[in-house]
Amino acid sequence: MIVTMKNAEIARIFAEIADMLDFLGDSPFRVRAYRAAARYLMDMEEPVERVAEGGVKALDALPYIGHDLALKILEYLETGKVRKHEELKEKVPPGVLEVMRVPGIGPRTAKRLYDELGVDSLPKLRRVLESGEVLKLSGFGEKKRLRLLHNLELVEAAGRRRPLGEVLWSARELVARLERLPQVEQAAIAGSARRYKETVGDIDLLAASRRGRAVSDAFVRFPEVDEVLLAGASRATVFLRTGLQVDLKIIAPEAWGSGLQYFTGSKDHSIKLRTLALDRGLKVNEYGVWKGAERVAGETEEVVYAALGLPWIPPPLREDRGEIEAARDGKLPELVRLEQIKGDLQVHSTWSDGKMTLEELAAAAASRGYEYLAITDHSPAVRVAGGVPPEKVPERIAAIRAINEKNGGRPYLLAGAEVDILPDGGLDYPDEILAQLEVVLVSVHAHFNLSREEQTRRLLRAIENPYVHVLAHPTARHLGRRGPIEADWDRVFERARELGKAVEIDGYYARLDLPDVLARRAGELGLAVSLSTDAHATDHLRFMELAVGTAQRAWLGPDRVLNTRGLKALRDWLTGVRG
Ligand code: DGT
Ligand code: CA
Ligand code: CA
Ligand code: ZN
Repeated sequence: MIVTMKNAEIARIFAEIADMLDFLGDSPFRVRAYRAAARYLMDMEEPVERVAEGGVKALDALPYIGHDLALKILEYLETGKVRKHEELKEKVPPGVLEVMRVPGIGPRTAKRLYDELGVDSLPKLRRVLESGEVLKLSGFGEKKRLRLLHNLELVEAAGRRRPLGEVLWSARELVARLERLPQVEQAAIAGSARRYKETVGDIDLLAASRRGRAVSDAFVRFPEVDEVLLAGASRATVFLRTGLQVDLKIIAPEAWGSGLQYFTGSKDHSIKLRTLALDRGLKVNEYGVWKGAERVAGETEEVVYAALGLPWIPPPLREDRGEIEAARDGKLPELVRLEQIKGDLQVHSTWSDGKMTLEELAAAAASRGYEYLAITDHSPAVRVAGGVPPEKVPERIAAIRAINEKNGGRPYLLAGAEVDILPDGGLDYPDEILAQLEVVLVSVHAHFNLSREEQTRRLLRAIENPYVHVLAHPTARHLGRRGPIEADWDRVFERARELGKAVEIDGYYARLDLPDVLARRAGELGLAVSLSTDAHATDHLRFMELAVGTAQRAWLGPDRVLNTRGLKALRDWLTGVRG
């Protein structure tokens, strides 16, 4: 059994045709024929395009596929469209197909909702469910109303992109569960999550198995699964109880590498790769690299890339941002790795808004094998954060020193602060306080809407303070809540480099700031980059992985990253900045 996108794509089109015909009250026989064909294609072992090489006759010979559907399959393979499907879409209000995606609403129900209550979109569906208007329809009781409302929320939630850090760890649990199934040889995360993209539309999982049906049946019964959208021998799509959509693709073990490559994407990367393959007379798809009918690679990603004359390309680079050209020319960058990180350069303790005491932080850092940890509580201007007033700073520094003495400096806690940048670029602590701190981060927490010019001047003035080391979460964005502030980043980065200062990639899952593209620019301009988690609780320290993933997407190597340095080198750098 081999997963093929074409089988799934055509199956989806046939299923939609069936739904639309059903909605329009077409003959039940015809509806059933499309549905049966869709189901057959989903479960079919062979790529349909392979069968199609034998022409209409070969397709016609498949169970559930008659002459008419065989022609439509060919039409799709040739043009990427099916005219009948396009024509039906003209006749069925576009929102109605979305309404039919809500589990529990089939074409018949959708039709009644449309005819009797005018429901032609998800927002209208929400309205009739919430108002209880839907109870007027026969067969609709309170229980069904609540269930549909719940399912509607799942569909709506799945339509939203989510920060990667919100879903990555639960995706890993699903992978571990898949790996425990006896039929599964290996499993992995693919898609945007594997590329460490800051937000993900859904989670894509891949499993290698010769028994797709059994894997898919087991998968849809996982306790995290709330609703099943589809389950076939080559793929399954579900909603988790969190509303997250998960796509599982099941592929033959010999096609693991090509499947992983294909479903990791990005689409742009894969398209560029395919063009390169064509130049060498090869074809790449999810089940292998092909020279004519002969599979020349497929088992691992390494051999897939090698067959195209390329070294393996790390997933975070796969965005068609020059990585294929770099790979071809032997110029792929060395990327920073999580194991190289020797400490976290922004964490908050109970002295400001953190939940962890200094002792707990030291223990958490030790358990991660860190050499050091920068304790960077807020200054008072960030009122919600209960910042440390200047007169309390010496006491806080003494408390940090006491812990270091107790632990023999392993890990070493750096006495730092995250100091608020005031609207005019002044800082929230006077210089004589800043001078006592070993590491000073500065950052924006208010006045996000200044003009680009004012904001730029504000940031420049802040980093020009001689005691400052790092511009933290420079754009101040909050994923899904607040966009980046505007500034002339090249000017800010260039000045920071002249001053020998660093910018941060804050790995807190809702920030990821600097974002990948800006961080790449900072690296190109020769700036040092500091990776941190902005942790406010012990388990936030794991967000270092997201900071590293973002650094990799920014093409940053270990030399660019401040905290790949050991403690002594880091402290030399910190004093050097002020030198
Ligand atoms: P997302 O989910 O929006 O965060 O982004 P992705 O990259 O995870 O995209 P998704 O979930 O639609 O598809 C997963 C991967 O499958 C994608 O990265 C590449 C592959 N893929 C999906 N559709 C196509 C396609 O039409 N052509 C090609 N070459 N690959 C595709
Ligand atoms: Ca995805
Ligand atoms: Ca997907
Ligand atoms: Zn902050």
